[in-house]
Amino acid sequence: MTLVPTKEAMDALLVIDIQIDFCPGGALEVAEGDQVIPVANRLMEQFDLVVATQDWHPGDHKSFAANHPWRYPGQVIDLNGLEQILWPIHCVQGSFGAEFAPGLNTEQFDRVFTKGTDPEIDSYSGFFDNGHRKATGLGDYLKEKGVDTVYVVGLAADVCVKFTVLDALRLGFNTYLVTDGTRGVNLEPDDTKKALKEMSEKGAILIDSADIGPS
Ligand code: VGL
Ligand code: ZN
Repeated sequence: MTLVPTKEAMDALLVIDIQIDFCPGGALEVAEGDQVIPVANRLMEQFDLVVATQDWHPGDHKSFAANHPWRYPGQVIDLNGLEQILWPIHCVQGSFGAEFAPGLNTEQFDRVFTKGTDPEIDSYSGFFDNGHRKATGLGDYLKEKGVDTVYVVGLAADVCVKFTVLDALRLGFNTYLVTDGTRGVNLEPDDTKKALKEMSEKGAILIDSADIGPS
């Protein structure tokens, strides 16, 4: 009989879109967005696998209000059959605002997955575009590494973090949302509250970073 070493189930930390444009002063600023940086840094030390996502749009991306004559941010349009909120120009590939936020320990990242690169479709989730038409590769990467549990931090709670968490659940990962490690855009004042409720109802476990011990 040969003994096959069993792959131990592994936890991964997903660091979602902690970029300059989503921090105070950025093009699509999230109030207190920079406050997730120390939380993310502290948690990274406790995980064997840290994977980041980076919102990474071409300049002609159709989620930008500026690419539609007479439209302005916050309006909703039909984009190739999907409802699309129009955003200010943000996270343009190679631009300053698309860089990871200063102070974020990016040297701890094992991999970075970019998203939102197709100008015709937006991608809030780190796993798929908004139509679930194409995968970013994150899901397969995590499965290859033997990950069965993910902890999620980053920006924004009511947009990319929410859709990443919902896709993680759909893909069968045990999914923890670190509440003090995220902040929301809040186009409507209650959006973050509603997002947390939806994630929780769909099976995510909401946890405070203080309750995550060294593994
Ligand atoms: C995001 C809006 C547009 C996010 C990205 O990272 O939450 N929000 N693009
Ligand atoms: Zn974006």
